[in-house]
Amino acid sequence: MKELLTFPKDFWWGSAWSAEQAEGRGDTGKAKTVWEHWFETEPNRFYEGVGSEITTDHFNRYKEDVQWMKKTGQNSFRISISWARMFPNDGVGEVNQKAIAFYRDLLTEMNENGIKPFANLYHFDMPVALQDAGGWESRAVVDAYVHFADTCFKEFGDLVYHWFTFNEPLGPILGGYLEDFHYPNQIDFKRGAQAGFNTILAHALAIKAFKKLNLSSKIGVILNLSPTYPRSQNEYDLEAAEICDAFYTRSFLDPMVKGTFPEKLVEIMREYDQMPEYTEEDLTIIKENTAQILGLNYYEPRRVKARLTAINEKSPFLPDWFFEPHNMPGKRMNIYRGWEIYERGIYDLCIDIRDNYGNIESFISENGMGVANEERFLNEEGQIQDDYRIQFVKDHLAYVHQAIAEGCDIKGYHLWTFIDCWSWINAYKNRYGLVSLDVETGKRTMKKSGEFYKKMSDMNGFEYETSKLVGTKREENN
Ligand code: BGP
Repeated sequence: MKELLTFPKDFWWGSAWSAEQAEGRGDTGKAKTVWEHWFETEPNRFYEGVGSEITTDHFNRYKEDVQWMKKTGQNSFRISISWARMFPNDGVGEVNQKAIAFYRDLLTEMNENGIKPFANLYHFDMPVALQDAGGWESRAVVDAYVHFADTCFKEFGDLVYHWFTFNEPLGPILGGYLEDFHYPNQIDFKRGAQAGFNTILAHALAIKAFKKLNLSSKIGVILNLSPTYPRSQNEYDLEAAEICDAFYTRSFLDPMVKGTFPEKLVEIMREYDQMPEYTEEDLTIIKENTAQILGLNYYEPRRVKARLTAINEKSPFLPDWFFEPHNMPGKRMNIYRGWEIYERGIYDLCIDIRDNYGNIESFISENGMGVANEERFLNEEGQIQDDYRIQFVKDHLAYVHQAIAEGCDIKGYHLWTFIDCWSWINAYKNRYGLVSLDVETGKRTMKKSGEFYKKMSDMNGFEYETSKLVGTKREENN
């Protein structure tokens, strides 16, 4: 039976993107970021050799883009503030007045058009000089970040609705120190652990600085979280899932939200001599300065099993010494991105936050579907008919609706993304937007999903065949 699923009053309908992926270089002056540097040295690592010089050209088109936010029904939107733009002298020194003017104009434009600005302070885009001075492995870089954060609170505090210290802090550790898809392209768990620990400390120190200013907004963090599902209930698979979960989910979630570190993770890292350096004072700072709001980025679940093969002891220490991915037969895939589509995962995640993290105020901060060659779906009027994206959004949101009905404190849903933007090493291969981008001309065109999003936001919900919702209290009660 179809039901009208209505969301709580003032639900945040919106989307997100980041400075490096959307702004383009602009003319304010800007330090070189790790992405620009890596692109200069290894353009072959980027899809079709395309870097982030122009991207969606939001810097020059922000007024038009705010109108597109309205046309797609968004009442809130997450930007990131570029550290490299704010501090063009390699991320330190004098603050850039032109950058302040740009962000103040953008934030004012959003507010005047009824769009609540969510501002994130770090989305993978460190000034390269700071990375080369040690990046997150270095305490001096932590101090520079806290100064940048504090400057942003002071300059933009009157215009920002909610603040976020980091987007997906696990990403640069995985990419930069374990799996070679981010600069500095190292494979070294212990250095990654130090960078990870210092990121957590930077988050806490930024929150500490924020609290001193008594702003009316909240501050939190955006984490990429996936429920970890074991292949079976066999004790070995359960153990594999527990360890995988400790490395990839609890590692940042526990300290950033609860102020403590997962015991299992600490135990393994001690046993394999992978612990970072820290002081007791650091632990106190982390304990006392936790997130006030949590963003959940959900794309796909994690499925794991016990290892079937022996570890090559000559290979460097990595989390997958303890588990293997489980390639579940029959899983549905987004073949363009290579990610599984499993809607119920978003519900399981919300329930986990409700039950194990004090039901902290949360929202879905990213969820979305990147698809290649979307021109295939153009209709005669030149509009992309992305029905797959509309279905993807509804199927996930129906589970979010159910989670809210079961008491989860979920305040909104932000799609990845708004207008097609540059996707790191995938450049423009997969498109995620509600609005399509002509990369050559910068022209924006509404997709069918953009019209759907507006309607959904106007109705504060949508009609849905609720018998599809499996594995929830609703199913038990039927
Ligand atoms: C998230 C990032 C985003 C975005 C998205 C889609 O992990 O926070 O920046 O890029 O993933 O992933 P991709 O661009 O790699 O397809």
